[in-house]
Amino acid sequence: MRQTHRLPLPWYCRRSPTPYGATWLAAFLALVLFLGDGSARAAAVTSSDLPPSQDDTPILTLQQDGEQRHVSRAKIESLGLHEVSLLHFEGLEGRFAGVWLDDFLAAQGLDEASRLRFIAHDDYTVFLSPKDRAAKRYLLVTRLDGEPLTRDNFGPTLLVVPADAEAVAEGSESMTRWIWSIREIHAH
Ligand SMILES: Nc1nc2c(c(=O)[nH]1)N[C@H]1C(S)=C(S)[C@@H](COP(=O)(O)O)O[C@H]1N2
Ligand SMILES: [Mo]
Repeated sequence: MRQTHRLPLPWYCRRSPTPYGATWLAAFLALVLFLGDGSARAAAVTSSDLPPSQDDTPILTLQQDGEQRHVSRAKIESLGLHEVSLLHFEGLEGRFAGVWLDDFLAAQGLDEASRLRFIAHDDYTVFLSPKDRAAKRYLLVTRLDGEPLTRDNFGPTLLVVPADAEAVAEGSESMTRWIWSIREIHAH
C-alpha cells in the first residue's frame, strides 16, 4: 500500500487545541494595525476634575464693535474644563486643560463673528473663520498639569487642536493656528 507523505503544516494552519489561537492572532493583528496607523490617532479630550480658578485678574482682552472688555481666568474656566494629554512643539508636555473655544465665544457673544483675530503678547497674530472652527475643535488652554499657564510658559492662554495633535507632532499638519500667550481676541 502506498504511503501518503504529508508536509508539516505551518504553525498558523495547525489546529490549535482550543479555538483561542485564532482569536489571539486576530487580536494581535488588530493591535498592529491600530498602533501602526499613527496618522489616524488624535489626542482624546476628556472632561477635567480640576475645580475652576477663582482668580479674577484679567488675562484676556476681547474687542468687538470698538468696545473692549477684560476676561479673567475664573470667567474662562467657569465654562467647564476639558483636558488632553499631548506634547506641544514648544517643549511643553502633560495634561493641557481648558475650555472649548466655541463655548467661550458663545458665552461672550462672539460666536457669530465672521472673522476672529487672535493677537499674542509677542504680537504674533492669526485669524480664525467660522469655517476653521467648524472643521476642527479648538481648545483654549489655561492649565498644564493642573497649574495655571503664565507668560513664562506660553500662557496665560494658548490654542491647541486636539484632533491634530499627532499630525502636528509628526509634521504632517500645520501649527500656525496654535497661538500661544494670547493677549487679545478681536471680532470682525
Ligand atoms: N505667540 C505665538 N504663537 C505662535 C507663533 C509665534 O511666533 N508666537 N508662531 C506660530 C507658528 S507660524 C508656528 S509654525 C508655531 C511654531 O512657531 P515657532 O517655530 O516660532 O516656535 O507656533 C505658532 N504660534
Ligand atoms: Mo510657522
